[in-house]
Amino acid sequence: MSHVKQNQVSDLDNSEMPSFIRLKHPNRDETTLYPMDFEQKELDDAVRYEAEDSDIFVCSYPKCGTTWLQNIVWLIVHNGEPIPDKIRYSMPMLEFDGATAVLKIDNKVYPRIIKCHLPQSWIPYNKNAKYLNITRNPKDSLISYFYHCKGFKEHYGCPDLKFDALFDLYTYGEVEFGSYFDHVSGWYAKRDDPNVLFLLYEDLKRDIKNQVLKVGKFLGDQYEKALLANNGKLLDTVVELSSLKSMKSQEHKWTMSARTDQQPFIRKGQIGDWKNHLSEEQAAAIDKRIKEMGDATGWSGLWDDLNKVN
Ligand code: PPS
Repeated sequence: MSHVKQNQVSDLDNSEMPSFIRLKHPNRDETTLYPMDFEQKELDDAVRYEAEDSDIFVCSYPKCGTTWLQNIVWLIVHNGEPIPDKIRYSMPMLEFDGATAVLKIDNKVYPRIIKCHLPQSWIPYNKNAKYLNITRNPKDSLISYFYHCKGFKEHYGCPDLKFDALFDLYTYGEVEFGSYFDHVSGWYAKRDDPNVLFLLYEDLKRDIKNQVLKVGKFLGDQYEKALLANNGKLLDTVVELSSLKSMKSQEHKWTMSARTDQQPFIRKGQIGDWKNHLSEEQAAAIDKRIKEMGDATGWSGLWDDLNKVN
């Protein structure tokens, strides 16, 4: 394991960019990056988890709408009852909380819902478990990640965070959980597996009702039926309680500690905020990465219609 020297990527000062620790998969010759205050033991504890038949995994690259999808899944499975407290108490984050926390969740009545940002091939696999993946256009995910790092500066050791420095790290894949582009390629390749549901943040923004129904149908007949019963009462509840407005009003649930910049975790929740932040060159550089990686694995056209959407 080693600390990543950020100034290999840019000649800016280390205080201007987040720092990560490189951790190794315990059984493979592969590595990923974690925030610098984590240790190998956390990753070891995560990958030792043996997925059970009833498990529901909510998987994503960071800042792609994970929390939104977790909330939707929770509401469907729990018949519209809101998450009672901090989200990580009910839905552990496998890579940070480990198998130890997941195993504490009693799954006799309700299935375990497990959040995970690890690369697709690292996620504990069970052919009967369900895996939902949500992805989002990388430009917006990067902007969201920038504000995330700004909000948790001490966690990432970057008191003077500069956007341009983060931009370099992100496009090189030298950030938490590695390359966005590899991550999406991994999940896109699995999108037709019967126990995988591949979702786009932008589709949830455009048509939340049908996307909630799609999630319910994927989770099982009983959930789909429950959503549609009584003229779609539960469906309406799920849509309402997972709306941007409702989630903003429950801000304390989504993170373990408040952000130091006083920005909410549910920040803007928009498509296209990147237009307020990226230079033309930066946007073109990301488009180039989308083309290089996405053409090879088939997903480069996922956001072709984005310019038509507001
Ligand atoms: S994390 O920290 O990786 O788990 O973050 P993640 O939950 O994946 O992504 C956070 C972004 O999702 C936005 N969000 C929403 N958008 C629309 N509607 C709802 N209900 C919603 N809930 C969360 C959140 O605002 C973050 O995006 P930005 O662009 O920063 O606002």
